[in-house]
Amino acid sequence: METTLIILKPDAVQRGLIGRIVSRFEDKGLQVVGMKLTQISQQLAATHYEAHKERPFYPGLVKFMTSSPVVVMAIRGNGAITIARNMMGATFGSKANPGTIRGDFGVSNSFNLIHGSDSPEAAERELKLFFAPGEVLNWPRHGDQWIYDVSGGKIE
Ligand code: IDP
Ligand code: MG
Repeated sequence: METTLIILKPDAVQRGLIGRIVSRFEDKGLQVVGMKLTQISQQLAATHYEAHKERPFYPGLVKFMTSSPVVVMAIRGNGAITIARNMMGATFGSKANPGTIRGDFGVSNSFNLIHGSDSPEAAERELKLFFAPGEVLNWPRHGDQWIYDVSGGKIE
């Protein structure tokens, strides 16, 4: 099982889309194992996006991400990182396919509603940035036996 970091960005929260976006992950069968409303500090935004420090959009990105509350989530499932990225859609709302979160809810290329870790290494690093030990809960989910086929001894 993989766990990935999802951030519902300030535009998603301000536009009242928290519930509809969270529902998509629940509907898919992914498990919410951590979730909180928080406002990202300047320093946390800088650390989280340090790979983009030299990019022209970086100052605007940090300003946007710290401008208003976000919802941070830890989401778990078999292949959760790639599944969540596919559900998010392409980076730019103008290019994201219909059926994806960015494709269905936005048109902007910078206010793009959602962040998701893009690799296992990124997920591990980002989860530690946003969740203290004990804030990600390993809870057995009633009904998991109907989400995954485990009859053959592995998760299918
Ligand atoms: P991702 O969020 O799809 O992984 P990245 O390329 O990692 O996309 O970029 C991180 C974030 O920076 C994007 O989600 C978006 O908010 C912002 N961003 C990326 N490229 C641009 C741009 O060309 N203009 C404005 N903002 C951008
Ligand atoms: Mg990225």
